[in-house]
Amino acid sequence: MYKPFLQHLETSLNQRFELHSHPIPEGLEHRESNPGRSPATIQSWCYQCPELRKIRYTYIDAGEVSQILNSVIYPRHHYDLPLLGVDFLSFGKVKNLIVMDFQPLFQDEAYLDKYIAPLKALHDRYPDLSQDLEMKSYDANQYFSKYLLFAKTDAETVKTRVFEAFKEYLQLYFQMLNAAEPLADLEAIQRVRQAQKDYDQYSAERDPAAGLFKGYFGHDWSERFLHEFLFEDAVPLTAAVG
Ligand code: BLA
Repeated sequence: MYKPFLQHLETSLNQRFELHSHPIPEGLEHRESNPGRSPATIQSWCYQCPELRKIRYTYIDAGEVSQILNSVIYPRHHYDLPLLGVDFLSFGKVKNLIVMDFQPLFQDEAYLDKYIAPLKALHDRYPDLSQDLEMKSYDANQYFSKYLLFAKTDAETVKTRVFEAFKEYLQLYFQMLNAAEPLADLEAIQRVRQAQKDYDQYSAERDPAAGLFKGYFGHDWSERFLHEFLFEDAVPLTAAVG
């Protein structure tokens, strides 16, 4: 379902950046579901380059039952650009949930004018993919922009409109990165570092995927995957409290 998306992401990254691998902790790169569970594989890729600190994407293939592509791109701390977030999920080919956004690190007006306003024209061309759905796990006002793509749609639309929108959002993101001025002020860089870390913390605590991972791959593996790979800058809750 999302394999062409994965391929496009890979190709455009390779065309634009000099990618180096960003290590994935032992055992987390690839995994088959536990015996007795429905068959599923999860595979992840992770890179870095001079402009981007962490580029990660994950594909879950559970055949007809579910197909998921999830990705986050984190710029280096001397760029205060939003993160690029992608979460495309299909369950049994009938439920298709699409989320894609330039995920703002800050919500002040100057920041949104600079990094989110340029998304408006593109966003307005995809009203069908911008449904006013309610977020249950996340707060729509934190790390999300008002120009996100957020839709429940059908398989045909995924292949056509969503693929088109995905390519355009990605292209605009890379253009913005290309035009971005690196921060020179240490305090400003430190603020970005903290905001990216807070994003990991927030996401690790709210990610609605935790249950799905546990179902397929077991509790221990899922905890490691969440804290050592997806959101490695989050401090596990038990450690934070204790
Ligand atoms: C929802 N994302 C979900 C759900 C799952 C995942 C299982 C719930 C779907 C449902 O309602 O049935 C899956 N999340 C994953 C997977 C990974 C993950 C597989 O992190 C990792 C491999 N989520 C993101 C990113 C965005 C995002 C980067 O990881 C931003 C674009 C958004 N996911 C997002 C939103 C929802 C969602 C907004 C709806 C949740 C809600 O209603 O609050």
